[in-house]
Amino acid sequence: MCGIVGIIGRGDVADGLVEGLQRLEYRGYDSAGIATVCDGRLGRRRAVGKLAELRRMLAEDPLPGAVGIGHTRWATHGRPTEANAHPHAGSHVAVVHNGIIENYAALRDELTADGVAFESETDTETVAKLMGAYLDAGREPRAAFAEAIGRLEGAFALAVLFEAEPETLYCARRGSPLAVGRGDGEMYLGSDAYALAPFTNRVTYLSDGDWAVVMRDRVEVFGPDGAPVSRQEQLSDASAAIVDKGEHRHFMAKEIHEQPEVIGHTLSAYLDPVSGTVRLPEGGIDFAGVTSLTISACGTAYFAGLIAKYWFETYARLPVEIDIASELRYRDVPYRQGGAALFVSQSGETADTLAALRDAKEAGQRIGAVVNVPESTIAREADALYPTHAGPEIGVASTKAFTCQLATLACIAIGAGVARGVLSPEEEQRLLTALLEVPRHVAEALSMDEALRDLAQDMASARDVLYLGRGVSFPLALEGALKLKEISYIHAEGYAAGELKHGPIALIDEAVPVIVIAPPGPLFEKTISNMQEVMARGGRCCLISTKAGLAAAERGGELWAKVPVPDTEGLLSPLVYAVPVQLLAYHAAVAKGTDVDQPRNLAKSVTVE
Ligand code: HGA
Repeated sequence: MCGIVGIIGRGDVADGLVEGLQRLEYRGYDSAGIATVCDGRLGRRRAVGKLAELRRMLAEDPLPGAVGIGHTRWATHGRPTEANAHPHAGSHVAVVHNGIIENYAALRDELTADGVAFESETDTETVAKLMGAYLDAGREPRAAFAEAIGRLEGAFALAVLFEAEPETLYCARRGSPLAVGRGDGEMYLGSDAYALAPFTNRVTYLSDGDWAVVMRDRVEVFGPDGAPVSRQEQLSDASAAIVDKGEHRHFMAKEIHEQPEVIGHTLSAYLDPVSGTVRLPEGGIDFAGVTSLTISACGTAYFAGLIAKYWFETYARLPVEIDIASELRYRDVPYRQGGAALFVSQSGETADTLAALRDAKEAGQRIGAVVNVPESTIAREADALYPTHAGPEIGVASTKAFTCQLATLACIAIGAGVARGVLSPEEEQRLLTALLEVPRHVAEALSMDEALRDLAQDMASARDVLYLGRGVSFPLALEGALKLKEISYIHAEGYAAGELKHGPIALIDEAVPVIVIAPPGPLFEKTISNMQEVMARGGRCCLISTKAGLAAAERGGELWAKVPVPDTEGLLSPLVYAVPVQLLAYHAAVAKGTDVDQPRNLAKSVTVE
């Protein structure tokens, strides 16, 4: 979260900074700001709210200057106010920051005791004030910068502009990502290559612990011990084109409707329809010899992992340990020797997932990354990369990235099953055929859009909604509830259908819609029994199943709503059942009039703990 940019330009850079920030708005959007040096003086503009507010401010009160830094914020320390917005200023220095300075309180006390006055509630201002104090004590900018970052604990990507060196940007990364872009007589800094894409595709990623001095014609990079290091420049594939909404009202709607196409792309990267076999990347994880598999992720990606656990267990007979990354990273996990670990993240920058990856790597696990951004930190630190091919996802609530994660994980699980001799060539072929039908089934499920809109309008007045499922539909129930919560702000919970009578059934009354996900298969009858327990207590049930499933369930009593879904091979059903679940959340949010693509308090990429 929080996006950082910096430009050493040839003319005024304010517009370029805002353009870079626009591309980073997925990382946070509660306030934004820029700072430049002009005529030897630092100037700042900061505005609360989306980037449009900063643009408006700059139109009224432009900020000249050919060198500058910018920031779009997702607050961790201090409310989204102008005073808390970045860049923060110390004496003759401006700072933008992504991350959390964990020892900020001690540093702030120390500086306050020395007479330094603070203007904000943020942890970041401590960095600016600390560097300012070192300058005031007579240090040169480079020494002030190096000494200050040496005192910081926690995670950070920093970009710093000193009044005394108006042609230079200082930057550092520990935990949070940062890239340097080289232009023609210009230099750029950005949280990712996507932010740099309008300016250059020549990108150098800083490694963790690096700091750098960026000048107009060169970059000097130093390792954590202060010794010079060299980091290779690479050509980035990030596209400079701004993704638009097409004919849709929201990015989320567009992304939901793109799913047949992008799932198809993803599958074609891993399946060979001619030979009827799964093709996993060369040099990837050798599943034949792996003793165990750990899967970890956060949010929606975690639910994709949870579904994949069922696949790896059934298709590959692999013992799977799965946990959310913010827990896994702090557990004392007794990793098995010869084990592998998969980390799933849309952005490939999720802070907790990255930390969990590093722990697993240190414990000798072979690491696979399932990410949508192949140049991301998680991708670069993994032993094997399994890209999802969802294309840029702009809506904060993940939809197509989720189903493409599922498509990728399904292929890996089937490939693992083949490698381990669990799946015969016939079974491989059968599953592959089922997977290749998924894009068509997803397209068919999308044709329910209007019916689901009507249903969602009814649901939008509910205070609470429950989602139920068993087996692979249980994680999808969790995902359905998460989707509804994040964009419509309706309280929702997902439960394993069999768990209901152990407590949550107490929540049931006529006002609580219950969405039941029950594809045909061995767990269908049991799920329907659980649904009838709800109906017997006055619960309003909406059943998502095949036409045959809906007809069979109808005999047990009158349903509030029925959502027919194409018949998809049992364990692979979440790839298709995800669609009605997403559309319900989307239309409920539209009915409630919330900000669908940029819901309150959230950001797309979570780069802080
Ligand atoms: N801690 C800083 C930066 C927050 C951040 O990186 N969020 O993702 C602040 O609260 O401003």
